[in-house]
Amino acid sequence: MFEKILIANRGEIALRVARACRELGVRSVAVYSVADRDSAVVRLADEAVCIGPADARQSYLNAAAIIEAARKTGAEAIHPGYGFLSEDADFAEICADNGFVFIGPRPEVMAALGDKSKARALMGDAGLPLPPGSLATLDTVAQARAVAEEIGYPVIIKCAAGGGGRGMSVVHSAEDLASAYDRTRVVAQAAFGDDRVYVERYLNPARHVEVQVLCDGYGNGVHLGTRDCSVQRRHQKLIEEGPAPALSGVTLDAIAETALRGALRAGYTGAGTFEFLVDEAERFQFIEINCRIQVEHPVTEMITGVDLVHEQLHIAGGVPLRLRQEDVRLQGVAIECRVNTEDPDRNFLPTPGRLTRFTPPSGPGTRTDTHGYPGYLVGPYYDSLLAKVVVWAPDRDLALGRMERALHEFEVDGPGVHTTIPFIRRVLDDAGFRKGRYSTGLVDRLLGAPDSAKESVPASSAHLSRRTR
Ligand code: MV4
Repeated sequence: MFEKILIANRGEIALRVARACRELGVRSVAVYSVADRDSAVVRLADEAVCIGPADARQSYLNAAAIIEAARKTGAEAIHPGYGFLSEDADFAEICADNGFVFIGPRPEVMAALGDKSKARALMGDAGLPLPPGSLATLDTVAQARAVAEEIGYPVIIKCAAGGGGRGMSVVHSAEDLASAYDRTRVVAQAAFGDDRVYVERYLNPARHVEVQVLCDGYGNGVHLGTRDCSVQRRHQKLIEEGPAPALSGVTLDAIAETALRGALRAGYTGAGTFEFLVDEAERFQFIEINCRIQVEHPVTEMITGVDLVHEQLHIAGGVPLRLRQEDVRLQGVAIECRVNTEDPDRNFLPTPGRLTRFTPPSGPGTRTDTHGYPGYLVGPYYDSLLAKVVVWAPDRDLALGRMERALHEFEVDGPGVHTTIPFIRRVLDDAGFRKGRYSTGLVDRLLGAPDSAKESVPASSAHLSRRTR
């Protein structure tokens, strides 16, 4: 195990990693921007180094400054958290070149899986079911048209370099294809400096179900069950829960085993997430892999009792995985609500400001991961996630009741500061959500967005679940 690691992130995840370090007897180094001088992790970590101005490009995205801080403090490894440099294969390589362990998959694996089209091809070869679509990126609109004709409309054009839904275009008919193709390439070039795109059949309605995996460097791997992440607005998740509700145990096991097979085939190491879309008939298809710890990892921690950040540190430190699949027992239901400092009544506009009151919920089966405290100044520079309220209970109804109780306890106040709690409550109150029958269209329907008619997921037909070879 490492003696000292550097945490290349901020906010609640930086605190989360610092806590894991202390629990394992690992010394921690926080890095912070000028805007985060007064952040909780600066006090909680063993050491803290200022790495630059508020602008993330000059601080949390500044590889040179982070490497310099690691060198200066004698850290052996770098935990990237989520966002920022966490899925940057070049950064992982820079860490290695400078003698630091990057806490995540190997750079080559990150590069291969970070290319969504390559990941799709790789997972197809490994026998994972895929949405029909192109086998590689497309060079011309004629190629895109040929694929679309073959698989049928609607199709979705995705950026190979993208992820998390940025820059995708849904195309409903042939006459819209050329303009969508051109637009997606322009967006991809601007956003990722890489204009390669690929095409898939657009699956709708669908549930967004993901699988947590852990793999070590010795060929051992386990899956830790599923999470449903269908409750999203503009590809920002609002609520996650595990196990994915209203699916048969057979389907859930099949999805999880399929993900683990893909991870082992890819030579994945560390904590990773495999994303799938699941249709009304419980057919599931692989879409992409996230090579990082995710925001919603506490959901899995609460249903398995496994500390995913501890496991990340052990794996990166070369300790063989001690957990066996038969030891992973999924118990009960966990739900996470993200509390952002945004105003749902103003199109989720960020509302930075100073917190005059801040009392996070606690009590039975309740975990709140937050970097907030009374007097904390929420700045305008970074994403507005302030807290994750996570509850566990023996069943879903009890978990929902516990979540409502927890949100009732949460006091957040400050001049001009709003939170997403009122909107979260509306989702929790929704009849479809309460039954566990919801899909990626739920949020748009609640927001009264057009084109959100076909959202609900009909009763399941578990027997149609597609097993893969
Ligand atoms: C899709 C899809 C339907 N069909 N791919 C969004 C995030 C990224 N990880 C992949 N995403 C999707 N990919 C195919 N072939 C639906 C989504 C999707 C989504 C799309 C529109 C609006 C909200 C969404 C929420 C989750 C997933």
